[in-house]
Amino acid sequence: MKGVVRVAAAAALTSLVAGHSIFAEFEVNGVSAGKENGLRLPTYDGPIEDVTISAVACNGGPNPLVKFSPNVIDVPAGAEITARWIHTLDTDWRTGLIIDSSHKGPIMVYLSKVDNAATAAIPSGGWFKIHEEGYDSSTGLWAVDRLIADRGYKFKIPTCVAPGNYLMRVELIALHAAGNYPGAQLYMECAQINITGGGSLSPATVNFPGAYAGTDPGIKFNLYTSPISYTIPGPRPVTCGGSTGTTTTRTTTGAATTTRTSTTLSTTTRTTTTTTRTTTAATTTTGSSSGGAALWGQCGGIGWTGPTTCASGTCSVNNAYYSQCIP
Ligand SMILES: *[C@@H]1O[C@H](CO)[C@@H](O)[C@H](O)[C@H]1NC(C)=O
Ligand SMILES: [Cu+2]
Repeated sequence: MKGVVRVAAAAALTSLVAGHSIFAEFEVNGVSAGKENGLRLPTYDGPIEDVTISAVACNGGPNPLVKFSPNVIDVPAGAEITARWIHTLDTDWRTGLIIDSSHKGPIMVYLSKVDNAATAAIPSGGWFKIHEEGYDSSTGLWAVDRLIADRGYKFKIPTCVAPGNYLMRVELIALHAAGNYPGAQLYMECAQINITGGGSLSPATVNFPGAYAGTDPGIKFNLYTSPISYTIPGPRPVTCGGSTGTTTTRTTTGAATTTRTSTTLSTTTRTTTTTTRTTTAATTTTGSSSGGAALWGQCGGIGWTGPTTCASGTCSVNNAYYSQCIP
């Protein structure tokens, strides 16, 4: 197979995509559950870019979920969670790369109630947001900037959430290539938790896929504008009896909670995407390194120094920053 070029043009630019990331560990009130414990993990650290596929709920798809923790982690309602993203599963969060600093964007947390978090199929429905942080114009910092600076990201489980098992979807969106859709990079994994104590919250819910559309201003967004005004995608976080505190900072309050019927939209979008890929994949070149990238692996993009050919599949340009081996 041939590889995608663009590398020549890209070489003049700085590296922007050396760091994908995985949410691979969390703490409950300062105590780690253990690396990879209580999580459903891929080993590949790539993003989800198509917001219409089922993998937008808890990852999978192009980044197959292959590591399933058998454990459910107890989390008291009201607890402070610290989420640790790491560049790859081999990274030490204390010393290693968290995520490339180019990957600026919001962080959000959702829950969906399940009978048994260790064994439940990933639900498409029942999701409600408990936390969000976008861009703070007073500090000039994105949620991801704070994650990188703090080597972890803290948020609270609302005190009124009903007790029981949940999948906890912790999501970071990198906007460095989000000027076109697909382009935003969604990095999420789901934790298996058992909320204890709590209240009787019965929130409105959204679906994944469904909660986001490629046309959302928080998904298709030009990061390189000034001043920045960013609308966090999805519904607003739940509140407990009017005492909020779950929303950190953001400059723009987003559109109201929406339940989308995404069938028509997703069909259109996917057709468009396929067309684009077919077109751009024709730009190929010679000469590149050994064996090539695996199916679904990265094979090009600005700053990419890995293989530019595919051992399996065809190298296709998703956007300037990311080419991928597709079947
Ligand atoms: C969840 O926590 C409750 C309260 O401690 C406990 O009774 C229950 O067995 C736990 N369930 C699971 C699945 O861990
Ligand atoms: Cu990346």
